[in-house]
Amino acid sequence: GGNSSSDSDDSKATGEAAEEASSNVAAGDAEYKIRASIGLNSEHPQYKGLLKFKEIVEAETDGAIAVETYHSGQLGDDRTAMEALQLGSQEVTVPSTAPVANFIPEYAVFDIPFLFPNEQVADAVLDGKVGTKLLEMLDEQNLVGLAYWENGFRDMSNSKHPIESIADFDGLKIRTMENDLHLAAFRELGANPTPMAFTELFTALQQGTVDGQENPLSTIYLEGFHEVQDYVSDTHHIYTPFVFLVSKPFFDGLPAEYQEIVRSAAVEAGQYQREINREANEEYKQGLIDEGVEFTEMSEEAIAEMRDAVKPVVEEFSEKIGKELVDEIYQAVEDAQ
Ligand code: TF8
Repeated sequence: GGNSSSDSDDSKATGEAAEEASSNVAAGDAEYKIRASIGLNSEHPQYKGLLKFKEIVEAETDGAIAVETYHSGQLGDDRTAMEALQLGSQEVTVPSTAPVANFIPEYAVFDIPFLFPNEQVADAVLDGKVGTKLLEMLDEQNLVGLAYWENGFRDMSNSKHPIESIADFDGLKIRTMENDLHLAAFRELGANPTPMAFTELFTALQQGTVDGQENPLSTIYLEGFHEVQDYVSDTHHIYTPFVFLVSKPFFDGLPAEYQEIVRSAAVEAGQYQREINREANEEYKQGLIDEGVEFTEMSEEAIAEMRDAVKPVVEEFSEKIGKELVDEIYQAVEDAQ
């Protein structure tokens, strides 16, 4: 992550690590232990959601299940953590849905640009029939999907120049998540995209290996990307969910009552995480501006231009995802408005 170098931060981090170590010590005398990791740092709502999950599970099982929480990709990036769950060497992780598409192609449906018009529609679709159907597909990957949390609407950041219209993407070296639809979409916009794990991103931006990236404002601000990026545009081009994953062998091995506690804790922590992720958006935007970032508000025309440009990519990937599922999610979006 992009923690600033001031020593107060270092002492805070040390204090945090000590606190974390002590809370993880409790795991010693529990019946079951959950090693839960996320990719963003301890400031991010993704981690605050994980702490809420820990609090609920340990309280409801009276300590019979102990949850160890790890942030900043300490146990690996999204894909590595998912593979650890499949192997049973870790129990929980909450990645973006984008890398899941490497395991289950249907998951790329969430990467269709401009699919969700706002968070309320996203919640309705994800928590409804279509979202549930996609969670059930995880079983074949030795994973159990319990809930969707919120990464959010993705915005552009870069170190070269303001992005005000599609022409400004020309030749920009943009890091994308490891997801073929994202790569194809940014090529179509005229950029020069590179897939990369999140854990390598800050360094790549710092060294100029890539000019820019795209993530919700919460990530851009809390990961300190303003230290290495000068321009942000509120393109909101894709809404990325997080998906709460549990290792299937572990989950199946829990007594039914504990399975229900873990499931409802993932859902409840997710509602909390969505809320705190949204309420701070204005604060993150103002924080970036205060840190000297030039913030561009995209015009309707510029957004319309982007939507048109990526249409061929949506057509191409609708085949790969499955026409039926694509039609179903578009219908679900319409029904939720
Ligand atoms: C990305 C994603 C990540 C999250 C997090 C690492 O850009 O948005 O921020 O998946 O779990 O890689």
